[in-house]
Amino acid sequence: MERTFAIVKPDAVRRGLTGDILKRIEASELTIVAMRKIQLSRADAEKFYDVHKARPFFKGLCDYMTSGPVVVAVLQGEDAISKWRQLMGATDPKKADAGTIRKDFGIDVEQNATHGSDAPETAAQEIAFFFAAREILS
Ligand code: IDP
Ligand code: MG
Repeated sequence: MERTFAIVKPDAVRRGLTGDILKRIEASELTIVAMRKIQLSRADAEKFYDVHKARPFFKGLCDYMTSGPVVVAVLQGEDAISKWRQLMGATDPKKADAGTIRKDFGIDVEQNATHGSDAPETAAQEIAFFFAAREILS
């Protein structure tokens, strides 16, 4: 069993796509073991995306991620990290496979509907950034 961290990003929440995205998760082999709707502060966004702080898109990314509420969640299952990345599709919706969340719901390479952790270490860090252990179903 593995856990990964997911965000339904502001563009998707704003367009009423939270339910569609959660439906895809629930139809998969992944289980939602924690979930909350929140507004990220500037400090939250900058810390969460610290790995990208030298990138030209960093400021725009933080503007976007603080532009409205997001839904943060912990997903659990066998190979949860790669399964969730597969369900999401490539970062750029234009390059994402047919049937993926980003292909179907993403707007562009920035406003791409969802976030997913990329490795076990980042998944653990990202989960701990948003959830206390007691908030996660065992
Ligand atoms: P990922 O979300 O698929 O892991 P990352 O490279 O980690 O992709 O980038 C984090 C987020 O930053 C992306 O999901 C997207 O919202 C944004 N982003 C990535 N590349 C670009 C870009 O070239 N222009 C604008 N935003 C970008
Ligand atoms: Mg990433």
